[in-house]
Amino acid sequence: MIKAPENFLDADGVRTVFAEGKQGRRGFIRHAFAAAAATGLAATARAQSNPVSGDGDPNILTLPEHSKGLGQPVVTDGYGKPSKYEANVQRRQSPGLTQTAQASVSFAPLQSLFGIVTPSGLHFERHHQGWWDIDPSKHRLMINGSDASLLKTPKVFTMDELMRLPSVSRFHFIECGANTGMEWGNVAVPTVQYTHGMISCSEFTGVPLKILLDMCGVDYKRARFVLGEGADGSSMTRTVPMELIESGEVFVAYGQNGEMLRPENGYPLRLVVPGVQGVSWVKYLRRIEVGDKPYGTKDEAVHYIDLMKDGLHRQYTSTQECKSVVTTPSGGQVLLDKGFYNISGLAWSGKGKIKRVDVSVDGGRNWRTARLEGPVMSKALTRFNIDWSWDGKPAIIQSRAMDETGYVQPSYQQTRAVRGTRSIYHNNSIQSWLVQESGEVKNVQLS
Ligand SMILES: Nc1nc2c(c(=O)[nH]1)N[C@H]1C(S)=C(S)[C@@H](COP(=O)(O)O)O[C@H]1N2
Ligand SMILES: [Mo]
Repeated sequence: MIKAPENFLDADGVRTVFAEGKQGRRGFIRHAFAAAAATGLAATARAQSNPVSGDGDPNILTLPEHSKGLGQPVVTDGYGKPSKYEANVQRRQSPGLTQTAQASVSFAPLQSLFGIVTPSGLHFERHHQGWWDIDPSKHRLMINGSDASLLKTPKVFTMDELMRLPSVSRFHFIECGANTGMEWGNVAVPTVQYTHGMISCSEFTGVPLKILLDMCGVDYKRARFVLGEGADGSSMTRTVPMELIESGEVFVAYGQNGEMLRPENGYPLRLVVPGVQGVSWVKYLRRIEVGDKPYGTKDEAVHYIDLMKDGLHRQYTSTQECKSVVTTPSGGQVLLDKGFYNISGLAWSGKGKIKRVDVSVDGGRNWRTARLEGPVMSKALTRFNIDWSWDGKPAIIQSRAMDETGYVQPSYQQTRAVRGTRSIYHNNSIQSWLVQESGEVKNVQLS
């Protein structure tokens, strides 16, 4: 049994799960030395987990420095940072995935995160043409109609003007439509950071788009679509159906996790389209046009469309279907001893709230229902946990989520029957992690 589980990170940012016990202790120290060698940390600092140590002699009590001396002064000279021991918890690029770091992705380290909120500095990034730190005093949001009769008064808003308006704060996940896209044909990447790390969840703050459209006098009978446009060089433009805006769910956000958006995530203004794939969450939002038909821009006619089994493409599949993944234990992690483990993971649905998550440790033969951590919020991440006692034999861990519409997350067999194996987007298949006898956890797919 684990008394107090201890964790540390190896050089690739993978958190090793350590079970206390004779064998585990030896394993822990062995790994601590390996990690120390890899990261340059003093090995003894890691190995001495006992807060009051006698340096090997049980009769001598020596207190560590931090229990005797004067600590650091308050941090007033800059933005607070995580512990130096957490330095390996980072966003990472998947080696070889993209040719430039401007048109690229950085993946969130899901294996190292707790709860449902993604720290802003670890939020995944997806840029089509690099990010900018735009001066908010110069930024403008224009709202116009594709034809003058669709809206009475076109308007241009400054950030100050937007921030005077009634605001909402809501927790939502954002998932790139390409998340898990590398895994359609076969196992391609080793860790949950790369299989599922194009998802993050934040509390966003901003102004419902409906309020802005009302101020412009939109003719809702005829104006059934809007186009969102970003101010970066990527010409990022996406059509959003008016029903989503009329429901009050879509908003223009300036806040993320209690502070202004990060530049990587669209500072000073981005579109939040809950439940819809990330590409519609236009960053550096500079213009909203209302129109009477879908725009069919490059990012919806050619990209972000689903290749089907018969070779045809499916357009405008924007809602992210129900999906889940176990984040601990997950690929690249090592269980150092048999015994108790907390299996933990994330579930989400673009259609609403998560209703239930079942977990299997035998490759889908038997399922047990996990505990959902509250509050369970609509179109936000939901954390689930379930107890597990590992007997030291090979085990295949899976999670299967169900949302409030009754939709159940499909297996690879089910998704491939419809989508084939050469697709990119919208892969919400059940993920399998194989725990090997050695304790090493591997990404696998069951046929
Ligand atoms: N202006 C602009 N908006 C954009 C993009 C972009 O490149 N430029 N990328 C889109 C894509 S494909 C995704 S998945 C999300 C990623 O948001 P993030 O970088 O905050 O994670 O932003 C979307 N909005
Ligand atoms: Mo994306």
